[in-house]
Amino acid sequence: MAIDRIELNLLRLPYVHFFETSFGRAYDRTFIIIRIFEDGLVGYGECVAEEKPLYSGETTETAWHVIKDFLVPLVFKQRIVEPEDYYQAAKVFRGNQMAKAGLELALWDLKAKKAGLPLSRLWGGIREEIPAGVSVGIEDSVPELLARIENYLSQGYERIKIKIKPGWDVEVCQAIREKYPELLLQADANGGYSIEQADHLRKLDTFKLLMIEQPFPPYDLWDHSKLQRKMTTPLCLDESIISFDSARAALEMGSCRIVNIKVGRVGGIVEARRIHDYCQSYGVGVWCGGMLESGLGRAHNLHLATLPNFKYPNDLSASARYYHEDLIEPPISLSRPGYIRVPDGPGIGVNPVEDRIQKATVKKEILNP
Ligand code: OSB
Ligand code: MG
Repeated sequence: MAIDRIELNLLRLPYVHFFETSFGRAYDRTFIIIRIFEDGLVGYGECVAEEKPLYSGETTETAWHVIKDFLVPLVFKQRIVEPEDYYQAAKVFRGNQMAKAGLELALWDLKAKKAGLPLSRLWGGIREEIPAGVSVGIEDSVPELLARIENYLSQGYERIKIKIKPGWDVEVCQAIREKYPELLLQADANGGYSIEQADHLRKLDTFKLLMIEQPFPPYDLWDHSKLQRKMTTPLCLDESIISFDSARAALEMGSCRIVNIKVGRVGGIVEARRIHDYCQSYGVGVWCGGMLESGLGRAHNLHLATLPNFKYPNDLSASARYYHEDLIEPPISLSRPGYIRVPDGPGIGVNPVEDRIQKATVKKEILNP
């Protein structure tokens, strides 16, 4: 069989509540949906590049350009249908992991739908439910943050991740710990600190955090290893892990003790699984990070999080935590406190709602072989 056509849609969806990190505050999400049509089936992929190059160097516009002008032509020219073949072929292009991953995910969904199997089965998953956590942004005040946390706990979430930055860290952890001494709590700095602040960061060791995510910018594997040697709290790397080789360097250097896996950041599922397996052989547990995906991208993440070395609660929350109207029906929800059931239908196993996709679309393109 050969691919009939590939469609790209650029969408914008408003958040239920603004999301603030050390990069700033955002009120909505812009992202690309990739659809591959073959013989009556449709494979869905979501590209997690954001509007601005803050979290990574890619943007929705650079990803659109790379997918449309390089990756899709490569797939058509070489008549690629298998995601593993695509992974090999796409290596001729450097970087642009989020663009590459979006298309690979669509090929995976298509492959699983052709086989009539859920993605988790294709990828070697071992779980029917995955531990769900919630990532809580920076608020205007500590009482407002505590109220948000209270609300998420009442909905059944059992692990909370807060965003920290200089000036919003020690006092915030202190306040949360006073109210919730036993809560599973972790903090994510999105690279907002530098090694000069190591002594300040060490103060966080008193709060029994599960981990501290990405204190320094992406390229600082060496400084992370110096900080990890000074701290008892495990460091977890997110932005720094952009490939199998960067994961290997991080573990060999001792830059972290936990790895956050995001398919988009590492360039696809093939690379994500290589990292997963390597971390497992190294005795380092991983968990699935999120990029505030729509239900389509989050469904892919649910399947990924069923692999055996996903040992910590994931940044995977219900649709209602992110969007008023998610792009899928039924929406993703907690199946019981702390857990989300992984869809068991073929492929991603969730049903896209076409008129919601069209309503949120700001630009589209149909690409033919
Ligand atoms: O650092 O994990 C991050 C969202 C966008 C960009 C970076 C990050 C995040 C999150 C959200 O923390 C996690 C989620 O999707 O629930
Ligand atoms: Mg992070």
